[in-house]
Amino acid sequence: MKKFTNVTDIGNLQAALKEAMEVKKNPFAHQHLGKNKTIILLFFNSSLRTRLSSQKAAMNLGMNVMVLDINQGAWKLETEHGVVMDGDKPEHILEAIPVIGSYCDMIGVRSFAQFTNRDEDYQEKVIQQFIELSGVPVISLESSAGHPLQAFADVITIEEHKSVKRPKVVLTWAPHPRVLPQAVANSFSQWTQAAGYDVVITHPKGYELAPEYVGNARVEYDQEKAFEGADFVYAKNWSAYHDYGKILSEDRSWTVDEAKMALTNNAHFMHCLPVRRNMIVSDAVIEGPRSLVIPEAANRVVSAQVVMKRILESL
Ligand code: AN0
Ligand code: CP
Repeated sequence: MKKFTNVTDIGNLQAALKEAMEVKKNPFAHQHLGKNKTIILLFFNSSLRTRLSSQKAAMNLGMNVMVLDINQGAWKLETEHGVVMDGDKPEHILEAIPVIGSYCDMIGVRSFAQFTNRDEDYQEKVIQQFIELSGVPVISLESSAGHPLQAFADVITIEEHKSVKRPKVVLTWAPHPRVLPQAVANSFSQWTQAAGYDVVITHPKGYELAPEYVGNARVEYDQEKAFEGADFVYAKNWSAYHDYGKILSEDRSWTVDEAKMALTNNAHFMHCLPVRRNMIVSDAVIEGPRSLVIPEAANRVVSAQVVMKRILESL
């Protein structure tokens, strides 16, 4: 594997899921692969799970790990080409990327949507430049349009907890006070469809995701109808794609609570975290017996480790 930014990079998903279960059972079996190999994890945005689970995955594989927070200790990086650099950014990404690449064998990058230009965000300009200029394999730690390591961990979690071959999986929008990217929702839709599940997306009108990420999922604007018979409910807020980056609704009636979960087929509750309680989900649901948020976060080590292992095998 030479890069991991998209569901297509994983190849056969069933094979990857099988490998994930093996890695989980025996996490230190491939320590030799990472000997004298270095990964740099670069964060343009905050993180708890991605930062720690990626470090843990790399350490399980015997790698050396370096973590850098751009904007906190490193020079602020200019990402636009052709600008006169007389502002607050002393270094250009065009030099920074090959320099970083010269210190390591692979790079993980987190760079969220900027929300100034939808086309640029969806072209994933920052991570594409890392792929083109670093000279080493690149892993997305959440880019402007996708969060594939999260979606891979989500599918691993569903596989571990499903009781029918093709579960009904409902991705539901929920209210949030800030502008959030579509990345998690995009990747969840893509990966759960690749896994062959019955995928339903529910949200207020205006929150339609980009068509290429909706794919063949069914869109249902009535949240209660969508929840009927669900085996998994995956809550997430995102801002509008079409009216790009706008908050169109803060309707609290979309918060996932026990009354809504009662409409489901005793569904498991999932969220990628961090989550705002009693905005996205009630305390009772997230603390309840069907909540998978902690095992889901734990599986972030597994998804990252499968990806890093495959990259190490291809070096
Ligand atoms: C981010 C998002 O919604 O994409 C990261 C989630 C993993 N969430 C926030 O910024 C709160
Ligand atoms: N789910 C997730 O990616 O969490 P962090 O933003 O804390 O890394």
